[in-house]
Formats: sequence, C-alpha cells, structure tokens
Amino acid sequence: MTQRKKSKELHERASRVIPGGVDSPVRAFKSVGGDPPYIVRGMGAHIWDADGNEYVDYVGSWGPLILGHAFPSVVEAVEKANRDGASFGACTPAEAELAEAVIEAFPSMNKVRFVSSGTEATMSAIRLARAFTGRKYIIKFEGCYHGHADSLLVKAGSGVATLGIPGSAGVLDEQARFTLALPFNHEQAVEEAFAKFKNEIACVIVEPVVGNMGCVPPRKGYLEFLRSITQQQGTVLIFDEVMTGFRVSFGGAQEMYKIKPDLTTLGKIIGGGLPVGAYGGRAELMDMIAPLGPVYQAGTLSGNPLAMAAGLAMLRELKSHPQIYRQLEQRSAALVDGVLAAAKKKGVALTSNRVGSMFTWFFQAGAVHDWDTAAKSDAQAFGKFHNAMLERDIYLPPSQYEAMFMSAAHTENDIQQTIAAATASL
Ligand code: HOZ
Repeated sequence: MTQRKKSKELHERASRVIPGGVDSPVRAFKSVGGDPPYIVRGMGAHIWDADGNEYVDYVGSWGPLILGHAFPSVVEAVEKANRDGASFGACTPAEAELAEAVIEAFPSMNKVRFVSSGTEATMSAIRLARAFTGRKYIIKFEGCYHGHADSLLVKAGSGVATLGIPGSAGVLDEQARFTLALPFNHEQAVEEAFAKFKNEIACVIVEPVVGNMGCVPPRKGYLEFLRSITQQQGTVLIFDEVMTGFRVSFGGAQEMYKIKPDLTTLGKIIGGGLPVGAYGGRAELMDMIAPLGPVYQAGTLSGNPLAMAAGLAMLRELKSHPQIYRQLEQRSAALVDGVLAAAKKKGVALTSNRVGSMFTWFFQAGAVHDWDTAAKSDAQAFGKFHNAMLERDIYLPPSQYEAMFMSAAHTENDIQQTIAAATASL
C-alpha cells in the first residue's frame, strides 16, 4: 500500500480550516473514497505528492496543461513578467497581444474580454446575451457545467453531479426559474422549449464536447442544429470552450465541427494554466460591454500580466507546433483503446468516449450520449478502479463524471505503464 502519511496529515490540517479541506469540491475524493494526495510538484506528464510518490497525471489541472506541467517557456514567461510586477489593475501591453492571438485562432470573435475564471466568463456571456436580446430565459443542458454562477447551477455536471447535488442550496428559485435544463443531444427537447417560450430565450449555452459529465461528444449534426435553430429564433448561441478551446484543436470545437457560435467562453488554457477566462464574439455583441455599452463586468485581476504572459507563451508554442495535435490524437487513441481491449479480455463492462485528447472510460456497457446514459455508469466500480490506479501511480480525476486529459508530455512509456496499470486494476 502506497504511503501517504504526509498527505493525510496535510488533509487533516486543511480540514480544520478549509471546508472539507478543499478549495474546490471534486478534489476531496468523496466519490472515490480515500484521502487526496497533496501535490507538491509537477513536471511534464508527472506529479509528485508530499510523501514523494510520483504519478502519471491525467488531470492536467482539469485540461489546460496541454504541454504538461512547468513547461519551460511558460515558466520563463511568468518569471520574467513577475520581475516587472505581478499586478497593476491597469492597462498592460500583453492584453491586446493575447487578445489578437485568441481572435486569430477563433474567427467567430471580433473582440474578447479577459476575466479570471471560466465561471466569470460564462456568467458574463449570459448577462451579455440577456442584454442583447432583452430576453430572460436561458437553455443549458443536463450534465453540462459552466461554473458556479447561480443561474447555471441547475442539473449541472462536474462536482455537482459527482456529489449527487441536484442544484445548490442558496440559489433562489427566482434565479433558477429562467434556466431551462434540457437533455444534451436531443433536438426535439430544444424545439419544444423554443415553441413553449417563443421569443423569450436569450441564449443556448453548451459545451460543444461535454467534459463535465465525463467526455460526451455531440451527435452528428447536433451542433449544426443548435446553430440553425438559434439563428432562426434570434437567440445567442454560446459555446463554452473552457475545456475544448485550444484542446480538441487549436481553434477549439468550433474549428473541429465548423460552427460559428455568437459568443465563446474560454478558460485557463489561454493563461498557460494560470487563473484566466475569457468571453468573446462579434463586435456588435461585445461592444455592449462597459465602458462602451451598458453591460457591466469588471475585475482587478482581469488581464493580469503574469497570466497574459503565460498564455502568450503557451499559444505561441501550440501555434508553432501544430503536430502536437496529431500526436495527442494518436497517443490518446492508443491509451483509450488499449484499456478498452484489456477490459474486454477481462469481461469488465466498459465503454469509452474520446474527442482528441479528452476522454472517459464509463463503467457500463451502453453508449453514453447524455446525462441519463452517463448516470447509468457504475460509480462504485469507477471508485475501485480509481483507487487501484492510484496505487499503481496513475492519477485520474476523482470522479466518473470528469474527463481525463492527455498532454503532449505523455510518452509512449507513460501510456504503456497506464495500460498495464489499468489491466491489473480492472
Ligand atoms: N470539471 C471542473 C472543471 N471544469 C473540475 C474542476 C473543479 O471544479 O475544481
């Protein structure tokens, strides 16, 4: 049994002063059991805990570390920026530079506003959509998670699904009333909602490839359908690409599926893993934001110089090495299929979803295409698998309902080690 004495002590200490010992609920390992290892270092595809145990990491800070931990040019950029001052709450040159780089990769955006988290990005995008349309209702999809803003904590994925919380205490019925949570990948449900709430729906917000109920790709034609119905209805289509942006391809899911949403939200990948989010879209929408327009949104740390520098270094690296995406595709396929083959041999019911380097093994035999099918997974079997993998030095997200991520730093050796560990753990 791996020794995690120091992690245990650190968790006990944290639990005395931080609710549940964690600053974000999924980290608590509640759904898989056991105590979380306390991470003290990361390098490439590997992380180390306080007891000196080394793991192959498939969380990658929940997606953004596509180049692996402590990537040299990102570290250098942050160090250099830090020497010049960590925060000014004033204009800095790197903001426009990163905005130009983001817009170049996402042609659906004429303008982008940086914030400090994905939650802020989606919350602000929804405010903007409501202001633009003058409508109240929003459509989101069951099992999708767009951060923890009040109106979005309705049938959400991620930690909410993991902990089996239907919504959240403290969210007023009045705030949740205007959120229509529909099943993902079901066109009819969307058509019915538009028929029932004619001219009342401000926006449809969707993770174009869902990562927060595990990885669930859109059915063929589904995103095209969302684009077309929102266009017909004068409703703003928001792609939440906090996970998929610069991940499933350089231009995100919208490049992969060739759809132009009205607004896009992005997350920490554009900050090289530092706390950054962004929302962007056509100028006609974005120019409604203060100080140009009446939609207020602000933040002292927005466009923070360290985060901008890290993001620029990351995007430069990705842009100048497009082969990274081919390598990620091949290695992720090898890993996902290798584990599936092992499960088949052992007679374990396992199904997988994968888009590029985002993937999930669901502990069930059936196909997973929405929340109801994802929820049929055997979460207990996943928990056992998770523990057994951790014992074999493989760090997976501590929830059946979170995607796993491969980085460009994962080697063939890491993959073989992971397949071997999975074969023994299944
Ligand atoms: N699925 C979440 C990120 N989109 C996990 C991270 C967290 O909640 O801490």
